[in-house]
Amino acid sequence: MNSGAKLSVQVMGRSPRWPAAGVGMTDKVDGAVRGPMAYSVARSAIEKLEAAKVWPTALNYELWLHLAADPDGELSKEIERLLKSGAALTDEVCASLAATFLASGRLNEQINDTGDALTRELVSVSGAVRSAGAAARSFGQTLEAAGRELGQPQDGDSGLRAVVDNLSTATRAVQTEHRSLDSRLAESVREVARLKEDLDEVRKDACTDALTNLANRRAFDVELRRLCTGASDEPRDRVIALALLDVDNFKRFNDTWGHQTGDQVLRFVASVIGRLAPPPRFPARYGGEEFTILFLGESTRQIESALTQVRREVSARMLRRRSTNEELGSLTVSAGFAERLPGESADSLMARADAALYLSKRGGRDRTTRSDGLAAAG
Ligand code: GH3
Ligand code: MG
Ligand code: MG
Repeated sequence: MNSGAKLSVQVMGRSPRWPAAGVGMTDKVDGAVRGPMAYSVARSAIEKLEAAKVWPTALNYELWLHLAADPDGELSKEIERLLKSGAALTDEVCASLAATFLASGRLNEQINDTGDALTRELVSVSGAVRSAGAAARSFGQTLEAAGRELGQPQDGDSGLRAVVDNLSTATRAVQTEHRSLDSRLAESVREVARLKEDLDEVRKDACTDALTNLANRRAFDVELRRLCTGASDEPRDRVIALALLDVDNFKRFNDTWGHQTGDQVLRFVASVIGRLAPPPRFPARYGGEEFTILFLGESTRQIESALTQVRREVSARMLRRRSTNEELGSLTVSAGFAERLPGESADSLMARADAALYLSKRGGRDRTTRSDGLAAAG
C-alpha cells in the first residue's frame, strides 16, 4: 500500500509539456557544452552519474548532461523526480527518458536531413528546367532567323539547305534536352516519393511506442493539448474525458519474473487497451506501466464500462511465461478518469485524472475511480 504514496509523488510531478520544452532544453545544453563552463559541466554530469550509480553510457551521459547544464529543464526535473522516488534507473527507464525528452531534437535532425535532400532534389530539377528553357530559347532564335532568311530572296538551294540543316540541328538539341529533362523529372518524382515515405516513417516512429505499438506519450500530449485548446475540429460541447490506467504492483511482478516477461505483459495489456479503445478513442502508453485513453463525446457510463472491461480482461488472463508455459498468476489494473470541465486546461484535466487514479490505488487497487472521488461501478 505504501506505493500509493509514492504514486502520488510520481503522479503530481508529471507535467507533459511537449514539444516546446524539449527543443529549448537541447539548445540550452548545446550552448553550455560549447561555452566557457563546458568542462566543468561535463565533470558535474559524470559526478552526478556516479552518485546516482548509473553507468556512464553515451546515452546516460547525454541525459545527465542535461541535468548538469539545465537543472530547471523538464528532463532534469523528471530525472530528479525518479531519483527521489528511489526508482531504479535501469537502461529501459533511461531509454524511455531519452525517447520522451531527447527525441524531438533527433526528430528535427532527421526531418532536416530529409528536407535537405528534398531541397537538393528541387535545385537539381530547376537546373534541368533552366537548361531546357535555354535550349528552347535558342531553338526559338534559330527559327526566327530561319524565318527571316526564308522571307528573303535566296542564292539558290544552298541557302535553303543551310537553313533547314540549322533548323534540324536545333530541333535535335531541343529534343535531347527534353528527353533528359523528362528522365530527370521522372527520377525526381521517384526520389521525392521515397523521401516522403521516409518522412512518414519518421513521423510514425516519433509518435509510436516501440514496445507496445500504441501511441506514445508525446503523441498523447499533442492530442490532449489539441483537444483542450480548441485547436480540434470537434464541436465544443463534445465531452472530452481522460483516463489513466496503471498496472498494479508491477514492480513486484518484474522483480519476480524478470523484465522480459514484464515486457510481454505490457504488450498484452496494451493489446487489450488498443482493442477496447478503437477510434475515436485514443489510447496511448504514457510510460512504464501507465496507459492513457482519451474519450470523446462519451457518457460517464460508457467510459466506466470501457475501463471496467479493460480491467476485467487483463485480470481474467492467466499469464504464462512464453518459453516454458509456466503459470505466473494474473495482474490487476487500476484506473482513474476525469471529464473535462468547460475551459479546463490539459494540465488540470491530467491532474484530476491522476488524483482519481491515486484514489483507486489507495482504495485497494483493481478498481476505477471518477475524478469527483466517487468509486465508479465495476
Ligand atoms: P502500484 O500498484 O502502486 O502502481 O505499484 P507498481 O509496482 O506497479 O508501481 P511502481 O511505480 O513502484 O513500479 C513500476 C514498475 O514498472 C517499475 C518497473 O519495474 C516497471 N516498469 C516500468 N517500465 C517498464 C518497462 O518498460 N518494462 C518492464 N518490464 N517493466 C517496467
Ligand atoms: Mg505507475
Ligand atoms: Mg503500477
